[in-house]
Amino acid sequence: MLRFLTGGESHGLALVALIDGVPSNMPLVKADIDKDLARRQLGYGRGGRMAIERDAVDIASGVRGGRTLGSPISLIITNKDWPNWTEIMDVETAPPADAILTKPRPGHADLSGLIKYGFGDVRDVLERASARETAARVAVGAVAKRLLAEFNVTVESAVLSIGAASTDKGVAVPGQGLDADKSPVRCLDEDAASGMQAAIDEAGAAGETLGGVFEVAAFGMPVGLGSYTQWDKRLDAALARALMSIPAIKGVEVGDGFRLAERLGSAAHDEISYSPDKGFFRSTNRAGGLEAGMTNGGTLRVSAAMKPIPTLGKPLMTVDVVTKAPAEAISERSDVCAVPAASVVGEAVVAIELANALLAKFGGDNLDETKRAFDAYQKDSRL
Ligand code: EPS
Repeated sequence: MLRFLTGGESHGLALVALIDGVPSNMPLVKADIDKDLARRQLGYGRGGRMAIERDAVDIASGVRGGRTLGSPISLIITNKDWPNWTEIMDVETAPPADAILTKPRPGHADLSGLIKYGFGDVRDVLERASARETAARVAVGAVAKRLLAEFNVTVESAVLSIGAASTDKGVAVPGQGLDADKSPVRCLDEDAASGMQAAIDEAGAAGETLGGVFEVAAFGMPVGLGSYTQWDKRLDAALARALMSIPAIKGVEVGDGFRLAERLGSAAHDEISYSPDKGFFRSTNRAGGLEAGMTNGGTLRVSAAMKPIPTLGKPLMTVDVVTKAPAEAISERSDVCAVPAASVVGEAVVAIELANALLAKFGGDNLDETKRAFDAYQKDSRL
């Protein structure tokens, strides 16, 4: 099984990730990871921080000569912004009194984090609650994607809406995710994309922020990853949890999701067909490639709704935790819209869950073992 943890404060020395369970002899180079780190930094509507960072990974363990060793893989992403924060973020010396933040932002972790961990400075919370953590998860996701690529599985994404501008054009065929990368908002519909950019301009000028919806698709999935036999083996549940763990995500759909609730049963499911060359297949994919917690061999489709980022240029009202007087919430440098970046994070968390489910089914300490089990199953599963 694939396990991982991340660490790191937004303005600390570095973000780190430790991954355990990647089989040995899997090709892995720094460029596999840096490519996705760069994609996460893009997107119309991002803030000043992205102009400072050039996220790149150092692989500190688990890889030798371009191949995994089967030992834990340690990843380090150094924060370029760190030298500007050495006084405020010093590991041993308390920050200067005028750097202490006491006006928690509605919608962020600030107030509940202060109460829960017994802090007096909102920065003690926001440094870890910051979506900067997602850079570490994108790095882990890139390792998971590298593993999936060995089994011809690709994970791609596109933005479906930002504010009121929307499209229903998701990633329909493999490779379309690369087209989304060419759009400043990672959207495959040009008209909708210009509407999204205009909405971001308008929101930014008004000191506002914007959320939206993105879709993640995985192509080439084998049948039967995940299981109906126990609640915690259901892959749809694992994917929902993973997507919900991205900061600011407030809703997740699998396939046609909430729209299925309005339909008659006959219009909600995907009829089963068979042909000698394709084997079993379905002409529709309302289920998003997942039935009863298992992949059914169709394209896996999940989407997630991101709320607007809670750091506003024109802040909402809050209460100063020291004086208890009404006050405007803190207004840190932030993004107007991070939905395009969130779609890249979505790919990563989905890839991690799929790689985990693949290893749970096929096992193997080295990649050849995993591949042998995969190939044998693929041959048998044609019935
Ligand atoms: C982010 C880095 C952060 C923010 C953003 C995501 O950098 P800074 O706080 O230095 O501007 O741009 O974080 C948030 C939106 C948030 O709510 O915390 C990143 O690397 O993605």
